[in-house]
Amino acid sequence: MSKIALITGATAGIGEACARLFASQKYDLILLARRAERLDSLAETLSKEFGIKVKTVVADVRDKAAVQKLENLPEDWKKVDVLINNAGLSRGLDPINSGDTDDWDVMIDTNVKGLLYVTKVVSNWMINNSTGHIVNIGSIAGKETYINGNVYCATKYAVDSLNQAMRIDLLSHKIKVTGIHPGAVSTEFSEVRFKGDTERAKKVYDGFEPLHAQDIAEAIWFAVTRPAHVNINDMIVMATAQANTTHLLREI
Ligand code: NDP
Ligand code: 8X3
Repeated sequence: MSKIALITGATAGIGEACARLFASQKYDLILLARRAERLDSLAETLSKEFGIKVKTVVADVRDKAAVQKLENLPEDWKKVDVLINNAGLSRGLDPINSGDTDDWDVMIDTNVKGLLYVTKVVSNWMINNSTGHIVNIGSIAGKETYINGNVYCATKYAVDSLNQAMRIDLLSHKIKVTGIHPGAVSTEFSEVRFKGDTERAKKVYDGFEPLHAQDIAEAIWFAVTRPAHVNINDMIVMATAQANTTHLLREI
């Protein structure tokens, strides 16, 4: 029987790269995100190209009731081996005194509460199956705070904390928990952060080669394919040109 991975935020960037990589390794997939058309087209491509089964779930992870509907999936689909808690975003880059409180709500609700809602449902499936691996996508922003990063950083510090907490709470169930913390990755992330300002988004990656989504998918794949007795607790992955959130070698 094929293994199953559930990937949140599968319509772009890191989540999409994970979907492709896991599909290429013959995992069946549950792909969750808000953009139905993108999900459908990815599902069609991957099932044709790799002969795998794909279920799509159009849902906003902030919507508790919508996430709860995962329970309506057929029982066979609840045998999830790997959960990749990837759906997440940043909105804005402003000082604490002038940040937009609606942006704060979106980040906290998506990056923290959404991750929790999905984890609650799927960790119970894993407990019933007596096996599973949860991969939480944190960030370098959850390891160091940078100027104007305030609330986004706080959400990723929360992910880092929850990653540790999950490992404790799920220990007796032998469920692995891994935190993956990327530095700058060239995805739709900056376009979303700057609300469609593509020029400003492009500048984030000027003069250096950032990570590509595939690099992070490969790091996740490494963590997921360790032997049963090995768990990768935490992995920080940076572009070679990025020492930390403030020191970047830009060659312009
Ligand atoms: P992208 O913007 O390219 O992809 C984000 C994905 O998350 C999309 O598939 C989007 O799908 C989904 N998503 C966003 N909000 C929701 C929601 N409310 N409900 C369901 N799905 C949602 O960004 P990345 O691939 O870069 O980001 C993936 C993760 O990696 C995030 O958690 C991000 O914080 C983290 N990260 C990114 C870094 C970077 O530099 N790019 C660095 C470190 C961490 P849709 O819009 O269809 O719902
Ligand atoms: C995304 C990386 O440094 O822009 O999490 O916050 S950073």
